[in-house]
Amino acid sequence: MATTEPDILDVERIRDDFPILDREFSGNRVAYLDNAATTQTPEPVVETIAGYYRTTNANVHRGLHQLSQEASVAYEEAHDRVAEFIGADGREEVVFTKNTTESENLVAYAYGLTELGPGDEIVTTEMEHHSSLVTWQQIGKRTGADVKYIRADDEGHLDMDHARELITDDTEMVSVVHVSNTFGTVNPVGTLADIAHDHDAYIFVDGAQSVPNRPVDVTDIDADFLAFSGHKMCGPTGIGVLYGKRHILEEMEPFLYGGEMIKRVTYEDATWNELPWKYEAGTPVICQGIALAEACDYLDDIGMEKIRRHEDELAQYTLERLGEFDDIETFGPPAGEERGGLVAFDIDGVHAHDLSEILNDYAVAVRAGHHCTQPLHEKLGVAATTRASFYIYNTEDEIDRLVDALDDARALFQ
Ligand code: C6P
Repeated sequence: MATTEPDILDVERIRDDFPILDREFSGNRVAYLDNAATTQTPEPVVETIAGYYRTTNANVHRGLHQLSQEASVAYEEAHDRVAEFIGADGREEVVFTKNTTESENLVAYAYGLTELGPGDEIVTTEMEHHSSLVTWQQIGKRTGADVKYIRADDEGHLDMDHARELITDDTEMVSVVHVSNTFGTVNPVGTLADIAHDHDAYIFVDGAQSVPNRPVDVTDIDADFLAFSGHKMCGPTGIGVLYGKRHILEEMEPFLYGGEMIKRVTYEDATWNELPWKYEAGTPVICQGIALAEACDYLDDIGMEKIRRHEDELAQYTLERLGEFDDIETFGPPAGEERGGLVAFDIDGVHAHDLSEILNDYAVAVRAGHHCTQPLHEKLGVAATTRASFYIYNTEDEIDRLVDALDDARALFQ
C-alpha cells in the first residue's frame, strides 16, 4: 500500500539534532530566531567535520598518497552533490568560495572589471544586501558603468514596470536578491531573467536567503549566476557557492591567481585549469565543502518544499501576533502573501538595539540593525529594525515567547 509522507516537519525530532538549542540563559531555553544571519549545525554535519579531520584530512589535488586521494574524491564529489541540490549541470558549474559575498565579488571582479565600461549599465534593486549593492556600486565607479536600482514599494514588492523600463540593450548585468533579508519578499527572479535575456544581459541571483529555505533550481529560474552561503543552510562557516552557467565560467577570466587554478605555468605566462578549479585558487575549502554536501543531504532528507512551507507558516504566525499591537510596524509583504521565513519590525519609541538586548534577557535571539541593507532602511525612514528569522527547528511557541518579551520591553521603555 502506498504511504503518503506527512507534509509538516517533525520539529521535535529535528531539534534532537541540534543540542545547542537546549542551552539556557537566565533560566530560559534559547529561542534562536536569528537564522537569516546564520543557522545552527546539526549533528550529522558536525560529525562529518570531525570525521573528516579524524580520518581523511589531507590537501587535495596535490598528493599521490592515499589520504590525499580520498580527500580529493570527497571534495570533488561534494561539488557534484551541491550541483544536484540546485539543479546545476555537474560539478563544472559549482565553484566553492568563502561565502555569498565572495561569490558576488568573484563575478564582479572577473566579469565586471574586464567586460564593463562607460555606456554599460548594471541594473539591481533597492532591496539588495550590501554584498551585492556595494560590490556593483564600486565596479560601476571603477569601470564607468552606470548602476540603476529597480524601485521597491512600501510593501517590499519590486516595481516590475520600472524593471522593464530600466533593463535595456545597454544593460549588461541584472543583479537581484531572490528573497530579501529585510522584507522577506520572494522576488520574481525567473521573470527578471527573461527580461534580462531578452536584452542579452546576464542575471546574477543572490540566493543567500532562498537556497537554504525553499527549492531552488537554476534551470527553472534560468539564472546565469547564483550565490549562496553554507552557514545559512546547516553547513559550516567559511564556505559559499557560486553557480555559473558552464559556457560563461569557461569564458570568464579567473578571479584569484595561484596554485590549483593553473594548468601550465612558464616564466612568461600561464594557462588555466578546468572548471571549477579555475576559480578555486590555493588550498580550497576542503572540509567545509564536504560538510556542505552533508548539509544538502540533511535538508533534502527533510524536504525543501516542507521547509519552505514551515517557514512561511511561522512568518504568517508572526505577522498575525505582531498585528495585535498598534505600535508595531512590520515590513515586507502583508499577511497572507508568501514570504521567506523572516519578519523585520519596529516598535514605536523603542530602539531596535535596546529591544534586542531586552529580548536577550529572555533568551530570545533576534537581530537588530540595518541588516546590511542600509539604503533600504533609510528609504523606509528607520535607522534600524528588529528581525526574527526562522528555520527548520523553530516553533510557534518560540514566537509566543518573542511576543511576550516584546510586551515587557514595551512596558519598560514607553
Ligand atoms: N545576511 C543577515 O543577517 P555572507 O555574509 O557572505 O554569508 O552573506 C551575505 C548575504 C548576501 N545576501 C543576502 C540576501 C544576505 O542576507 C546575506 C547575509 C545576513 O541578513 C548577514 S548581514
